[in-house]
Amino acid sequence: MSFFKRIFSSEKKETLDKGLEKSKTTFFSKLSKAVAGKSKVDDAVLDNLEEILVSSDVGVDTTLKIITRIESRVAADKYLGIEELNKILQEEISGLLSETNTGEATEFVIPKDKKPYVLMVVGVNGVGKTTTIGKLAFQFKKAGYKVVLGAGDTFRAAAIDQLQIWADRVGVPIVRQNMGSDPASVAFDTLQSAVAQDADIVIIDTAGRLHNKVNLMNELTKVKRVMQKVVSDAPHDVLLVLDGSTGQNAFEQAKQFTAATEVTSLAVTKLDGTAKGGVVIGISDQFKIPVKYIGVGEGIEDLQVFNKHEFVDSFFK
Ligand SMILES: Nc1nc2c(ncn2[C@@H]2O[C@H](COP(=O)(O)OP(=O)(O)O)[C@@H](O)[C@H]2O)c(=O)[nH]1
Ligand SMILES: [Mg+2]
Repeated sequence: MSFFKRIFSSEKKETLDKGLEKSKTTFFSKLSKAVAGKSKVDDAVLDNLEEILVSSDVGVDTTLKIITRIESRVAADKYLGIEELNKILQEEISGLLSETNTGEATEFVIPKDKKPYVLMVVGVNGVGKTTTIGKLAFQFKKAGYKVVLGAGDTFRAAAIDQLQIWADRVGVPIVRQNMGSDPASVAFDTLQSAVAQDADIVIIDTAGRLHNKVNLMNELTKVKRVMQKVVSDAPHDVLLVLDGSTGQNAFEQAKQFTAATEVTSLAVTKLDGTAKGGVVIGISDQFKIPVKYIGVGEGIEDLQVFNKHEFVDSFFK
């Protein structure tokens, strides 16, 4: 038995438009150059388009799919202005993303019978894990859930303090130990505390050292195993956070993490202030795991539920 409760507000179009501004203007100016002075969509225009998509971090595989769709849609000798080409791109990319099997806009659904619901957040250093946890905790609390945070990134003292700052800002309890302590032990304590407090949601931060795959797997497996001593089916979700401003690097991290541990959802951060927003299009096409959230700023409200179609609309507007 689970119930759906809308957690995030839907008044977000403006923030999304603003967050994607740099990606959009960069893309559009490249596109304008590609079609300037051309009287039809010929091979040269398509080659340019391919280059623009790849350089906008959409990724090679997804770009090829898009080009194939455009090719089969546009007669080679037809004249198309930039507005029309932009519109066709928007439609074809939206169509392509509809075919991926990750469904439409979703956020975390908190089932009633999972109490506490345990979310583990993973990803390399600096991608925005702690910030995303703070933003999520804010939304969950606002929706009426009782939230507890676990400071599982024990590798850096600053990481624990940073989560503390977010916990204070949001007004939720945090379970922490000293720097250097065992992350599995922190996770265990956090779950015990959450059960004792009758909390609804636990969010566990983790260390983001660039491990090799075996170490990463061992560490995360241990954290999971220890958590299961308290909540037998924890974690209920593993959220991988990726830094969108790193473009293709985010792709690589997604590949490494999904190979090392069972990731159930993705968040792509820092889409504001980067021209690499196209990476989200590639990631949602290439990975079977849904992008659930996007980060569009450092503020507490700058996290949005990712909706493919709204995203593409905003990108090509
Ligand atoms: N502009 C912007 N900055 C972000 C976003 N998410 C996180 N950051 C910043 O990225 C930096 C690293 O974030 P942090 O949460 O500490 O990453 P962690 O090491 O993975 O926990 C911080 O300065 C955050 O404020 C975002 O969506 N947009
Ligand atoms: Mg952190």
